[in-house]
Amino acid sequence: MKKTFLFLLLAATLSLAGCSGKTDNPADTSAQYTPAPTDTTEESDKAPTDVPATPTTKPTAVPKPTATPKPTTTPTPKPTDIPVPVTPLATFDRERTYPDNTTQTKTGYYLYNNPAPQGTVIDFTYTTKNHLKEDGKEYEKSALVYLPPCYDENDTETKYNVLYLMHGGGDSPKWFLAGAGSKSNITRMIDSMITNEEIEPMIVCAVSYYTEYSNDATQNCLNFHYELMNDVIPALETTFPTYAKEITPEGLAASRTHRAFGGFSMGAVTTWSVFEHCLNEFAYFMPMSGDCWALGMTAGSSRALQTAQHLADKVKEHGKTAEDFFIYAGCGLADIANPNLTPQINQMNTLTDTFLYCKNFANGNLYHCIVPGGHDINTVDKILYNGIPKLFH
Ligand code: FER
Repeated sequence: MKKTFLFLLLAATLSLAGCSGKTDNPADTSAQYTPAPTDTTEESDKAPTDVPATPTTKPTAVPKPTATPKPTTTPTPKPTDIPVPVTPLATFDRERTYPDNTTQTKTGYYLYNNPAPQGTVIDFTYTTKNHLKEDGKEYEKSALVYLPPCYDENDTETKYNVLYLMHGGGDSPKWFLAGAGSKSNITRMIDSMITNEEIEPMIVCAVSYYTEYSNDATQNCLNFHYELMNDVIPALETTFPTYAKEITPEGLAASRTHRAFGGFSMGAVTTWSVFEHCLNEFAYFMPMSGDCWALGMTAGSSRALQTAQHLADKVKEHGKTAEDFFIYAGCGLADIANPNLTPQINQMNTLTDTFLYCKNFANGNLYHCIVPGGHDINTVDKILYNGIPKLFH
């Protein structure tokens, strides 16, 4: 195994250790979570322009996609050269008033002041197979599902938004939800947001890109959308009352504003891929600490403009416009993925007919929440804290 992978694995393991085995005593969380040193609240209505001088190590252990195109010589403008678009789309007319996309750097609030009723996390098993092979063998796979405190299995009337979450390299759904029966800090945060009426009660489904038939993490991430559409969504959304009236293209399209996909690191790679392929079924995307690898590993930096253009093309291929989706991206300032994600976002900002950087989702569809921190759960916790209340309408 290469050094970088070991580093990431170690970081991820440490993060996981910080996320599991929690007790219900809020005081216990202090040892596992590193709250921001101050309660400074930073607001940003500008696209990120600086890629800070963070370690620029790129992952070496993740196999390259076989079809990685050779880097071209097209000069990529430096992020700092790109003007930030200021003109909102005149046609935007959102009924809902969104809170501003502020980047709050404090995260302790929900974690330490948490008298909220608590939801539950359960194991959820579904059947899947190798969708790339004609006679792909079927097998059982597990996800973790968070059900909000008010969830009542006898109530089939109440419908819930669903946030699907994908972990990073070497991890599992536990990274987000800490395992069946337990309360991770993320579930506590969501409990509190629900109790404070900052969000509507929602279901969270933490999935995994690991498969029985392939060890190629990159390909697993880039192909996960097949499993998501064919297996995960049909199983989950017929078991729990979501807004999907039926599991058909029409039923999923009609409920797309009630469905979000987010992920960390390789989970962000997955999220960009889900964006590319599932715009008819999803309207909200939360790529955290990772760039789009459609054009090759870390192409968000090496082929930033082409990657942005590729994503814009996919929007058009779906017959969608700038008004049809929202991307709440996030990254740590000292995150090893920041030098990959920020250039990509900056290039997306130049394609203003498709991506419109904004401080408030009433005026655009793209925001990049850069918080203090590295490539770990503390960063993701902050991004989720800022971003979850901006999902769904
Ligand atoms: C990135 C996207 C994904 C990145 C790293 C990863 C360093 C994941 C690496 C791994 O799990 O090995 O932009 O930047």
